[in-house]
Amino acid sequence: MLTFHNPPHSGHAPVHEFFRGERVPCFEKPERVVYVEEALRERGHPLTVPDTDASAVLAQIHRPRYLAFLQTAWTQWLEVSPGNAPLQPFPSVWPVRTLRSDVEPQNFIARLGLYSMDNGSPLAAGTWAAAKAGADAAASAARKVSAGSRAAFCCTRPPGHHAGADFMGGYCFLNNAAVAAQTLRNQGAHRVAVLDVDYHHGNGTQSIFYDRADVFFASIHGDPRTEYPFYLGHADETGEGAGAGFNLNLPLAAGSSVATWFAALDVACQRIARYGADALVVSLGLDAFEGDPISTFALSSDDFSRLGERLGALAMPTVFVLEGGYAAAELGTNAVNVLEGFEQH
Ligand code: SP5
Ligand code: ZN
Repeated sequence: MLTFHNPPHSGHAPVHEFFRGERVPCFEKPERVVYVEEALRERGHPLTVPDTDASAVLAQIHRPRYLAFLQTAWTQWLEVSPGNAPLQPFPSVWPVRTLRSDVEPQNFIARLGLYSMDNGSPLAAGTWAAAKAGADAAASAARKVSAGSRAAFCCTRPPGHHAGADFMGGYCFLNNAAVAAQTLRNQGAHRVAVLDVDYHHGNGTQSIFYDRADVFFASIHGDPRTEYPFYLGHADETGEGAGAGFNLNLPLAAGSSVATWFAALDVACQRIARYGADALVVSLGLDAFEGDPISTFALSSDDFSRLGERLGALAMPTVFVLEGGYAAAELGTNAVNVLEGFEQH
């Protein structure tokens, strides 16, 4: 499969995140993509360098003040103190209900809180360059598919589906799947479906397209009553305004079986087929894997081949975008299994 990769991804290499009050090594680490690239090469799928600047489409997806903040966030952190270079900034205060988010504070940590949904998305020196090149890769893949390729894979990190129009979260900074969907629209697709199979609900993608009828969003994920991102992803979220009826959440109880997961996949695929999209974007999180360290579903590596086959049966031009998945050494096998399963159709 045609694959776009993200050469500067490794510049985004924060060291730790927080878990239950302790600093723990980041789950979202550069080796993840190194394993996927290795499997792609071994199994005969060449890697292509992105050839599209996603700046214009990023401005359609994200708010200008958020993009301006993110682009210079690391420089701003060093301006707080040059001694900050080896340290990771974390937000410590957030504008929740009754607080104002329209006025940008002058304090850097307060601005970081304004533009974050959690304290789980650490910044590093190369975060902007990595996130921007990932968006470029997503736009490149979407352009190829618009130009007639049956499918393309955007092999990138950091992931994107938790990032909303004006916030980062869940290891995500720029919403690559939204960039792909919007690029497909810009290139002439009338309707685009996004299917998110990451273990975690794609709250950012949902919110970006929630009031739009031209992009249908469907997601299979751990029930947010117990699973991250907790505050979005329930079954009663069906879209609003012009987007009413164009959002489908299929939350599954933590620990759900493989059979339950594939039954939900079938429901999502039937809805996508009925929607009549011209193109499909798959937010390809691989954390539904049985060996994932932070998730509770049970898909095996062979099940990822079945997932690819089911998606291939939709017979739609398709852009795959890598999202989460933290069993790093198995990511290559699982990702390429999906892509090759898809290509069998
Ligand atoms: C893109 C993506 O998959 N983002 C996921 C963000 C999850 N952030 C919260 C991580 C919580 C880790 N919980 C560890 C449980 C270990 N038993
Ligand atoms: Zn995830």
